Amino acid sequence: MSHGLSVGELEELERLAVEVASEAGQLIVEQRPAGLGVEKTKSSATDVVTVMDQRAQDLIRARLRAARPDDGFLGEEEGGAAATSEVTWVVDPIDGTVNYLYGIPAYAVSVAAVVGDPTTPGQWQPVVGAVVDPVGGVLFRARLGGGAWSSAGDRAAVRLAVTEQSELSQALVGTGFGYEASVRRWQALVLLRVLGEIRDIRRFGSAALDLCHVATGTLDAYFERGLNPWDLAAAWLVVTEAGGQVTGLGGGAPGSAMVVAAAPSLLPSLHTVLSDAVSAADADTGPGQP
Ligand code: LIP
Repeated sequence: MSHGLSVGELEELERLAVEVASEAGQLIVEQRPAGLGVEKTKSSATDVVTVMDQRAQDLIRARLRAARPDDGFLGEEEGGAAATSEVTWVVDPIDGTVNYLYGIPAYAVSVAAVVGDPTTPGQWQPVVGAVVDPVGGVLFRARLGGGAWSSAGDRAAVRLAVTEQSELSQALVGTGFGYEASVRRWQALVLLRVLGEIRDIRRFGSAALDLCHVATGTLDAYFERGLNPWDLAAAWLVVTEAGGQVTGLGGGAPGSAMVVAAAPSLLPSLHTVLSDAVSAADADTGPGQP
């Protein structure tokens, strides 16, 4: 997707994404209330929001609005804004909220600047992305054309590259499950058919971290149905700038129907196995499948 942003502007957007994601990461770790509870639920009784999800998003939004008032904002929690500039910020203040609630150290702050319409699959593209793993102390970042990098503390940044794995049967694959029981049952049917074709599965509980694991080669591939733009916006670019590809089923645009990420050498065989598994699961669950 074409855009009119200069390299200098992209560098400025990346610096801002890193700054606000890092600050929000600090907030959710240092100010996590003892006895953190569920503030409210969304799509189901297990789709929870904590007070820190909203606080972190409000902080990020205030910083971005102060720095770039004309940009749009699309966040997982309440409060969005249309863009009058070319840029929309797509933000997940805590990706892996259930892990955060349970104190499982696998959650992230995800901040991306995108061009196009992030609410329509195929009509948008991230141009900068920052994913902060605040417990691990790791920052993953990428700028369109600038490569993908990870850094921890004051150690030098490392340039990221996806694995060269081309054998699906040897591939370690990440996935995830939705908040609705019918979706999880459908996802289990898909997994039933995929599991025998791969090395093994990993379920970390944060799509942003799962995708960054593909970019670092910690995972060979990842797939999930039911993701929102804020779950994948930043990490999508981290994967593609690390030499990987992020698509929908069968190679289309990534979206809620399916997100698939892997090294180019692995993607065709993964697409084939996934498409067969999805057709079989759709047949099993019948019309109106989730
Ligand atoms: C989560 C995703 C994860 C998925 C969960 C949930 P959230 O996002 O990162 O991959 O399996 O169901 O959607 O709700 O923690 O931002």
